[in-house]
Formats: sequence, C-alpha cells, structure tokens
Amino acid sequence: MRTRRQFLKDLAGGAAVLGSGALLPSLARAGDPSTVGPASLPAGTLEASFLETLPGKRPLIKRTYRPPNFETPLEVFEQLFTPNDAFFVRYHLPRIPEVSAARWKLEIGGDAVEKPFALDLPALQRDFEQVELAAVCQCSGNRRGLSDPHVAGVEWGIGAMGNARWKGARLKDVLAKAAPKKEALEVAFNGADHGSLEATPDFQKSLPVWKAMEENTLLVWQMNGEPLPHWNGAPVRLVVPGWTGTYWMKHLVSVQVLSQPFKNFWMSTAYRIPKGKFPIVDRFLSQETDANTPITEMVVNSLITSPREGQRFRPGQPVEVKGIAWDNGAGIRTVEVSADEGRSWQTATLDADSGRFSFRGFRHRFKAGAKGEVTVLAKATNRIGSSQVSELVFNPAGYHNNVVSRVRIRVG
Ligand SMILES: Nc1nc2c(c(=O)[nH]1)N[C@H]1C(S)=C(S)[C@@H](COP(=O)(O)O)O[C@H]1N2
Ligand SMILES: [Mo]
Repeated sequence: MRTRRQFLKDLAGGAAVLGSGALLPSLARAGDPSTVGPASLPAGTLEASFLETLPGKRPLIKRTYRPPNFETPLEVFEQLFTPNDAFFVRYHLPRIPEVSAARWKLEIGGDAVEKPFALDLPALQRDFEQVELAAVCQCSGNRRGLSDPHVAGVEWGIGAMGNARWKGARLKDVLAKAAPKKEALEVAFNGADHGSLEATPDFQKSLPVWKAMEENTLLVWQMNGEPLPHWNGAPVRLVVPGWTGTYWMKHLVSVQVLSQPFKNFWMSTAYRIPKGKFPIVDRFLSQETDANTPITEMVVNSLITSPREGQRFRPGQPVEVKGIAWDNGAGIRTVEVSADEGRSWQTATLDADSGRFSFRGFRHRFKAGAKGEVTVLAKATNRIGSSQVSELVFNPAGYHNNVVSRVRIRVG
C-alpha cells in the first residue's frame, strides 16, 4: 500500500515546475464502494479506488495518482453535458507543467510544410473562424477494468469519458497558413507534459492528414463556455470528434506535418487493435501492419444511468429506464430496451439531438412485473447500422468494450 506521504512526495517530484503546489489534490474522501465502479472490476481495483479531489475538480474516482488518472462517477452521466469539474482526467506521464495561456506558443512545422510559423492564443482566437461543437471524448481504454479476462492497464470502469461543447479554430485553417506540401501524409502532435526519466517515450501522437484536415478537427481553448481546465489540456488541446481520446492532445505545443509515418511507442506499439475484429470505417492506412492497426473511431455504445444496479421496485411500479448513447459520429439511430434478458426489445424515445458527435439521451418506461430479479438491457444502433455486441470482443489492451448495457433490478 502506498502511503499518503509517499504519494505527496511522488507528486511533488512530478509537479516540481509548479512551485506553488497549487495542483496537489486534496486527500482523501473515501468513497462509498458502490460509487467507485462496477463490482466486476479486478480484485484490488475497487479497494484502491476513492473519491478524491484534484484542484479545480469535484471528487472523482481515483484510479492512479501518478500520473493522475481520475474517472467520472456514474451519476454525472444523468446530465447530457459533463461539467468541467467532473470531466475525467487521463495522463500517461507524470510531469505536467501548468502552461500559461499568456506565454503559450504553438509551433507549426514539419518537413511537409512550406512556411513553418508560431501562433499565440490571441492569434488563434482572432485570425481564424471560431467554431463550437458538442463531442464525446472517450478513452480507448474506457471499461478496460470490465474485460474478461482482465488485462493490464488503467482499470477503468465506465467513466473514462465525457461530453462537452468545445470551441476553437479548425486545425485545417491553421495548417493552411503553413502551406502544406502535397506529400503531407500525417500530422504529429506534442503536448507540454513529459516523463520523469529521459528513457520514457514522450507522449506524441499523429493523425492521417485527411483526418487532421476534416472540418470538425479543432484546436480548442474553451470547454462548456469556460477556458479549458488545467487537467483537460489548458490552454489549448486538440479535439478529434468521433475518434478515441488518445488523439485529443492536451497542452498542445507542437504540430508537425510529415511526409513519412510517425513512429514512436505510442503510435507503433500502444493503442493498437487486431485487424478485422471491429467494424472500422476510418482506417489509418499509413500506420497499419499485417497484424494490427491503430485504434481510430469509437464503436457505438450506451450507458444506462437509471435504474441503478440492485435498485428495488414494487410489482406494478413504473420503471423509468434512462441513459445515453454515442458512436463515431455516424449518429445514433435507435436505442432498444429489453426487460426480459433480450427475448423482446422495445424502442426507446431519443432526447433532442445535440449533434452527431454528442451523447444522445434516451428513455423508456415499463411496469415492473411479478417478484424477482429483472435484467434491463439497452442496445444502441447507429445510422450506418452498427450495433452494440452481445459478447465482448476480447483484445489484449481491453479496448472497444461495447457489450449491450445491463442493469439488474429487484422487484418485490
Ligand atoms: N498531453 C497529453 N494529452 C493527452 C494525453 C496525455 O497523456 N498527455 N492522454 C490522451 C488520452 S489517452 C485521453 S483518453 C485524453 C483524455 O482527455 P482528458 O484528460 O481531458 O479527459 O487525453 C489525451 N491527450
Ligand atoms: Mo486514452
């Protein structure tokens, strides 16, 4: 067991650049075990998980301290948009400087541009059209802790995701100013955070140039109408709607347009899925190998927020099923709900559409039957006919868990 003192020591080491210690989390509000994740998380994960407060955040589910990995509790997803102080936090490396918005500079270059240049925040806000869109940021490893068998990595429950309104400039407009050459193949991104050891590969990621140039790929400085919180990438982060969180580089400091595939640990080894196992629309061809391919878009998924696991109802009492569904940006077409283990399905009512990259709320009401245990299932289907799976598609990194959502309630 790591002690509080050890933790503070580690964190102080990691955050030495902060000086003030302003970003130390306040310890420790032990959580009600039922709030820190589903019972099927690996042995030890639940015991080591508490609700704890990073500066500027409300209590979130701590999965690891260093680097900070904090998950959003289930009840927050009763709201369509995830408040900034409840938005999950995911880092790979422990040294996370507080980047000053006033001094922030973004370097734009690479071998596949004619005119490299640097940009500050006023220029990003003034010289390019500002757009705002709703989009889900979901970690590739969301629900990894529910993998069966369990796999290594941060043992996330259901809350390594969030939905926000993001505002900023289009990456393609900024890149146009650098005059990309026609041999541009990928665009690589670096953030201000790094490891404590020279040997730790820095967290840098690339996108295929076509995705970087899409009109919804943004350099954002605002989240839900506020400046980005430190822990979610201040002052500027990349937003890649439809694709998993790994590409959404925080504390962005460098954008490089490249004529060759970008190779590092985070591209070539991590964040890969076996080929042919998932329904992929967006392929990252310059990074594919015979065996595997980078994870790209999210798979269609849903989460039941009500009723809760184990909730009790009286026979005949109405049960209001509520939740959210999301996908790669094709858009949610239907959510079906079953109250009989999947023998029959009813179509749920979809709430208002906040855009194809946003969470989509759904609801359905049924009457609790006779005494006993009832399994409530929800299954989302998107506009290109992709549905949640009934059996886990196992893969060694525990990505893309979109098994039909399931909650058991008790009648009687
Ligand atoms: N600079 C930086 N950006 C990063 C990461 C990181 O470790 N460092 N992690 C990525 C991953 S894997 C995810 S899932 C998202 C999480 O975004 P959030 O912490 O704002 O929730 O940030 C991405 N951007
Ligand atoms: Mo992630």
